Amino acid sequence: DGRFDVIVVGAGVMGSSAAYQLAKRGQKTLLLEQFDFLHHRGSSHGESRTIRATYPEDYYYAMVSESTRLWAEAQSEIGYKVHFPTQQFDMGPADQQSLLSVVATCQKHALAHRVMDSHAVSEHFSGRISIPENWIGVSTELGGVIKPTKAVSMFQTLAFGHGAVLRDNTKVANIKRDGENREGVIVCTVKGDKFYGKKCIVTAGAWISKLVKTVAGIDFPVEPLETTVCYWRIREGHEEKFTIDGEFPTFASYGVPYVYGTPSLEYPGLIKVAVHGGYWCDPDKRPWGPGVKLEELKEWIKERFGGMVDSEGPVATQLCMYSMTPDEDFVIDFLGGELGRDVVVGGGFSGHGFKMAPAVGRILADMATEGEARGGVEMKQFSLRRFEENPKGNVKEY
Ligand code: PYC
Repeated sequence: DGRFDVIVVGAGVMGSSAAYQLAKRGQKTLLLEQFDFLHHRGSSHGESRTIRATYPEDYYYAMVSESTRLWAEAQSEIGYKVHFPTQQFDMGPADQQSLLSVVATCQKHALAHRVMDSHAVSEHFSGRISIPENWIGVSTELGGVIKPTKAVSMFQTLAFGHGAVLRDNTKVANIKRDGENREGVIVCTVKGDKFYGKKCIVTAGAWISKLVKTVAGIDFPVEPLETTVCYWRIREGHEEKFTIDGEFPTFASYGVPYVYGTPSLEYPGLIKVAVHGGYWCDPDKRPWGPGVKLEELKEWIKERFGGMVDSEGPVATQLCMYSMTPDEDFVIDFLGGELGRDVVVGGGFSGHGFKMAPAVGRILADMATEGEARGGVEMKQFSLRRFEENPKGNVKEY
């Protein structure tokens, strides 16, 4: 009848995970998506994303560990896998503050880890990864690859199974106070449909700033950026060594550029290696390229993989949107203003949120239904108001 307990706007991984959490709790849930479900215009499509617990900011640790448990729970409910565990390997100059903070996070949370010099790294990976003499490497067990499109589809299927209503190609034009009832919200679509919700969660990814500007008239601190994911050919005879079965890790290289990668589950014979960055853009007027600057990345690949990966250039690329905050920390908060605590916003995942979608969905569902996030996670880091105190957001300790 167009009336719901909670309406979720945006069916990327965060919205789909929140819808699953809500529907599972018996909330009458509506999940809206402006494009087709599982479209490729946002940040939740493709075949591989990294999961790792090694963050310089130790407050992500609790969210990654909770998510690891929740990925497993959702997988056992649906009966297929979206998370493929590996080791995680972080590397960089021995005096790099963020890498030292990664080690501190491991120590603080008693996460089993091994810090290695360049000789130990070569030995540990049997020559597949080499680092300069003045670098260190940190190996941990909690890493892995998540299949994004399959994971979003999993959350949507589970949400549907628990009774959620799912509508795609339904773009939201505005969210207003329900004047008649003086509580709850009306979600108005560009086609003129209206849905009534006691609460609303906005997880509109790269479109969140545009929507929030319309809804609340405020400048939301999230800037969209287009990034390019690159796949490189593993030289003949070495392919198996760079796979999950061959115990190759997911990895991150600290410094400039920040390079990251995963063994490829999607393209046999290729490895995913990319740079965390890209070009600012309007998500409705995408450049669809020009891609990242490749020179430094080619050099990095040439030096790191003992000549076993062809560094001439990527053989496949994919584009993806990031939603960047100034401090690269998430925004998970009540919108405030006229809509008060009836609208919860989850955005600004800054290119590193996917792995934590199960915990983010749980937190968003708590905030919508119980007025606060339960247990364990420090929410002040994700406050929308932090940018009023400091336009650059959270001050980092590294
Ligand atoms: O979360 O590890 C990550 C990541 C690397 C690059 C983009 N996201």
